[in-house]
Amino acid sequence: MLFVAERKPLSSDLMPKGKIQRVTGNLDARGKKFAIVLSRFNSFIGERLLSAALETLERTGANLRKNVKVVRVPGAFEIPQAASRLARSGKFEAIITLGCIIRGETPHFDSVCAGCAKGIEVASVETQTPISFGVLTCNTLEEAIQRAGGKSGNKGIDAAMAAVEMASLMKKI
Ligand code: INI
Repeated sequence: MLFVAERKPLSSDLMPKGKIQRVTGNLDARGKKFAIVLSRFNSFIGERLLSAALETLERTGANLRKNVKVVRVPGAFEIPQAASRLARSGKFEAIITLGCIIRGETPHFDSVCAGCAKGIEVASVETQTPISFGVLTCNTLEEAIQRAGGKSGNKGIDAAMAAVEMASLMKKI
């Protein structure tokens, strides 16, 4: 039997009594330490993501010279290894990963995307250190350009913002 929930507003006697604990992170990067792992492959795109991420960290209050480390790796497949090592060091409140994987003629793209995304996820969960995912996975160079400062914004900003927010949230929960 199909059960369809009625879409009625909650009556006041169904509303939870008392104050609900709401926990959210903030966008205050002051005094916090971050590492950025950047893939050199498709560096023309990667460097644009990096500039945007650094600018975002600075705008949210991070001290770039003192508290931000940038680590470059050969390709996106190597990002999880470096991110995991940095997370395990315990020296950083959050890690930002940046890179660009563009589909080619062979299924290699799928392996690099899967290894990179899964590796970052596992490293983050296992180390309990936020590792944001700013690795573009695109069908064409054009798609990448649009996401690295073009019509679709700059994913370096999103990755840096997520890292700052999660760094704050993880201190609260
Ligand atoms: N690495 C990338 O970061 N982006 C790509 O588009 C890419 N392609 O297309 O192959 C890529 N491959 C290299 C890979 O990440 C490893 O560095 C390599 O396989 C060595 O382990």
